[in-house]
Amino acid sequence: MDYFLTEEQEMIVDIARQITDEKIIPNRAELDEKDEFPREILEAMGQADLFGIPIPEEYGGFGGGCLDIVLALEQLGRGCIGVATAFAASALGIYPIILSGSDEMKKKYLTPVAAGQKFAAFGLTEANAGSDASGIQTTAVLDGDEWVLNGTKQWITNGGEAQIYTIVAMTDKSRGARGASMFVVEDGDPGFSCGPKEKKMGIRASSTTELIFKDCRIPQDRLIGRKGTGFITVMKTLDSSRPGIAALGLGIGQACVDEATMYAKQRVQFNKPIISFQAVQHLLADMAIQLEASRALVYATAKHIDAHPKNMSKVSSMCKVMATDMAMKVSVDAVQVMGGYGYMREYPVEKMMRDAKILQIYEGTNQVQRNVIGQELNKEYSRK
Ligand code: COS
Repeated sequence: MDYFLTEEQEMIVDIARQITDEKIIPNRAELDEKDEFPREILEAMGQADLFGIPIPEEYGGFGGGCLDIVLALEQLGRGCIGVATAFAASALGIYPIILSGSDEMKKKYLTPVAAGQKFAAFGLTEANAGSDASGIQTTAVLDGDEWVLNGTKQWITNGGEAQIYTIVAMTDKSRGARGASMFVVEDGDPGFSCGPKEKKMGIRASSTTELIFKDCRIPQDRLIGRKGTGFITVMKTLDSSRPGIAALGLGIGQACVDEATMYAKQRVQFNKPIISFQAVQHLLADMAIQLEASRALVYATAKHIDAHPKNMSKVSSMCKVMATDMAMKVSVDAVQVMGGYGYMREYPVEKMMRDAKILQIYEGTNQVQRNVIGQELNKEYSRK
């Protein structure tokens, strides 16, 4: 379908497609097998200016919108969700600075990310704070002109690999969500370390670790925005980033339709390619319908967000749910079309199925997204 992309958007698609086809697809099986972080591929993305897409032009970025980042992530996700997650998590890590950081902070941290020299990570989740994001226990206490951080973040993408970490800590536990603040922590800050890499079902090219703060001291000016505004910045960050996760779902969906259709054309049973059997055709047709319907919603949502950046929670959650549930379903069906071959590591769809699962879980489970949508509907209909 033609979505009437601008010339600049077509250019983003072309660059991301080229990196995907030339660098990600040939290496994805090995990266997955070895749990290997794709540093060289990320460097290539940096050289191609992809990290600069969401960064304003005055800080060396492309000044792109939601649709621009969606288009890039869809292509990268078509290749490997592990690699694409490392890229997406860096964008997630800088959103709090873009949304709430001072001009000086933006200059210091966004410029090297735009130049592809450094990348970022986002630290919210803890052992006892997952869906209940306001339940975090990490603390930040001002001591002289330094903040002292204590606590442990869990399952942080790009942990141990990023140089810039935006993290949430309680500056006033008695105030609940309004007592949370966000900070920048740098690799090498005293008292900051990362745990060993977690072993995961999928997205194994990406690194996932704990972030450990033991009397970690950082300068006072590492506070992002005002004290006590951390939870709101987190929520706005996740609103901004969730269409990107939806885009990864589109990438998997497209890859699965491609793989399953090509296989069905080649695989001969009962003297015919299996694509000539209606049972297989209907499976493929349903995969293609769900993919295109999701793409239409994700692109429309991204355009809506670019036009109305203050009104995005509901639509952002809607597209995340639809495209990631689609990715899970379509990847299971791709394995089914390919039968025993689909189940084997020799073919890429078993990895796509393993990778798809995380999309329904991270950056807010699809159950939390439905809560957000339900609460927004409740508010909207109370106003009518
Ligand atoms: N944008 C701006 N402000 C928001 C907001 C949003 N999208 N969502 C909530 N807020 C504000 C509320 O207006 C409220 O402010 P006031 O105290 O001024 O009224 C404050 O934040 C607290 O909101 P609420 O009471 O709704 O928060 P809850 O603790 O009930 O949490 C959910 C709501 C479940 C939606 C939230 O915890 C969440 O998104 N959880 C999932 C977290 C997640 O995605 N984790 C994945 C790991 S991060 S990669």
